Amino acid sequence: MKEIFILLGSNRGDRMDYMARAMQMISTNVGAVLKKSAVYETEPWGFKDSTPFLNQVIEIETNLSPAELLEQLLTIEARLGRIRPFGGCGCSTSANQQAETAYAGRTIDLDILFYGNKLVFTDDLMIPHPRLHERRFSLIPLNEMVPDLIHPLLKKKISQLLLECHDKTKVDLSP
Ligand code: PH2
Ligand code: MG
Ligand code: MG
Repeated sequence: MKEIFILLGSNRGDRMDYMARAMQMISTNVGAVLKKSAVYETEPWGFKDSTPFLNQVIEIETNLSPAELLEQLLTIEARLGRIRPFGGCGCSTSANQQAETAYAGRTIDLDILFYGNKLVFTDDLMIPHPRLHERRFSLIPLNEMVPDLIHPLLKKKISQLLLECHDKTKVDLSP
């Protein structure tokens, strides 16, 4: 299965090294990395933090199901020292309200944005990522790679979602 897009993010430690190691572990344990966006330096969205993020989107190929893919990504995050301060997954579906709103800095975050046209709505996993269209840090790298890709739920192109996005946080190409 192709057209699986993963967002990598880091704002702790050697951010570039965490992203490179995560990508290496994805290619070993998940499947081939087919395409990469540029790396962007991005202002923290939804919380205050003195360290900006690096964000990058990759397209991968894998035989894993969405749930298996999530499990692998969480394992890679844990191996790279990701600490989850509120015990939850940090995603919007957590029953724990704190995990839903209280973002924190992290060595590495690996989020599934799209899994082809598949729609997944479970307690642990939502695909497409429920907030990708609200965030310049995910739309800008996606728009660089696949501006004409149609969001399977919102039925709009990435380029259109970016035009309509109200987010004003800074997203710059990383030097
Ligand atoms: N991830 C978040 C919350 N805020 N801000 C930026 N710039 N980049 C991220 O990857 C990010 C964020 C939750 O996962
Ligand atoms: Mg995230
Ligand atoms: Mg995440």
